Amino acid sequence: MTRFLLSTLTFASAATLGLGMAHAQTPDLSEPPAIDGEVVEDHGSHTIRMGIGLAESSPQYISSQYFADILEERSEGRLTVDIFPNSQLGDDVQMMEMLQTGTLDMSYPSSSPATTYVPELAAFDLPFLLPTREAAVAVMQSDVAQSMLDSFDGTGIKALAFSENGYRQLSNSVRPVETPEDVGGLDMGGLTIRTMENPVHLSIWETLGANPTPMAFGELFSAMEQGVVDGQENPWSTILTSNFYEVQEYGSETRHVYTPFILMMSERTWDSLDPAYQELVQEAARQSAEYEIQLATEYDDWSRNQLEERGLEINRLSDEQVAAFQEAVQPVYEEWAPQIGEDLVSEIQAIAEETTSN
Ligand code: KDG
Repeated sequence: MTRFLLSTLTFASAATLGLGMAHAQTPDLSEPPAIDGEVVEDHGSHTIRMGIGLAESSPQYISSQYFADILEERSEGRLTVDIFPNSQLGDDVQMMEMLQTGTLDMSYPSSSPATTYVPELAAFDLPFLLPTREAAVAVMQSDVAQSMLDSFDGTGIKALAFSENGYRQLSNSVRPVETPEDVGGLDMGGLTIRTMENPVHLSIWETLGANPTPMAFGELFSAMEQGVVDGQENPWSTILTSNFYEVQEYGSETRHVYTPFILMMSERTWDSLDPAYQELVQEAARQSAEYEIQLATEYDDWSRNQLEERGLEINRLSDEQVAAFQEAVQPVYEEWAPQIGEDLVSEIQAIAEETTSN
């Protein structure tokens, strides 16, 4: 039933966007955990509007639907969540501004554009900081991460939970990329790469000799289709579920940055909820974030294989090739770690190392 519903939604979304024939875009997914916990007593009815950037087949949407189901079931239908996918209400930056003014109730941006509110989040943008998913999850569940969420207090945004956007991979329509020189081009000219709106990401691609172009996610498909940019970087699941493979030829498994998502609510909406509802929202956020991480894990390699089947030529880089990228972007660390805070970066590295050595 769940799967049937998902493929129907996938088809509907691709058709609405005019993106061509839809394929079944979900792997064999874990069912969401059973909804338990008590029904929260009646404190009035609320409809919560949530805007997200990604498509209905993405782990982000599917887990947001689970969040909605938890609220609805445990409030006996008094709390409902309407989810608006595909950046239809705006991009990450615009939707965070809407949360501040209270014109939108919830959003689910990447941490990278949220650094304007909490600069420490930029630690996550440092290239090759989190070597494994286990390390990334340990950091996202640590006190360091909780204090980043707490730092949103007073900004107009209530940050509820971290989850996984994932390891970012490069795609482009010009040439296969196996070395940093393939990005910067030397005599070939650097690739024009769309980035998120984040200074560390700009610095990564400038350092590699590319022409980085920050742009809203919702504009990216047509920018690539029209050749405004040569490429972009996102997890395989996003390259698949947003149909980027239709306008890109080459992929490279660079894993250069692990990006978290942050599930957030407008502080105005939060303040309008009874404390019992607030507790339910916080609990549902944590549960759905955990489910999102599980889905994202299930999607990752599966999406890469699907992309290959659909004609994207993917270079699975060797450890040595990845190390060459890591070395090439070392100046990004030197420039940014002191600004982000050496202690914070070391603390994150220590959590990552502990997880990796266990
Ligand atoms: O909902 C999240 C998306 O809007 C966005 O964060 C996806 O990683 C992303 C990007 O590249 O903009």
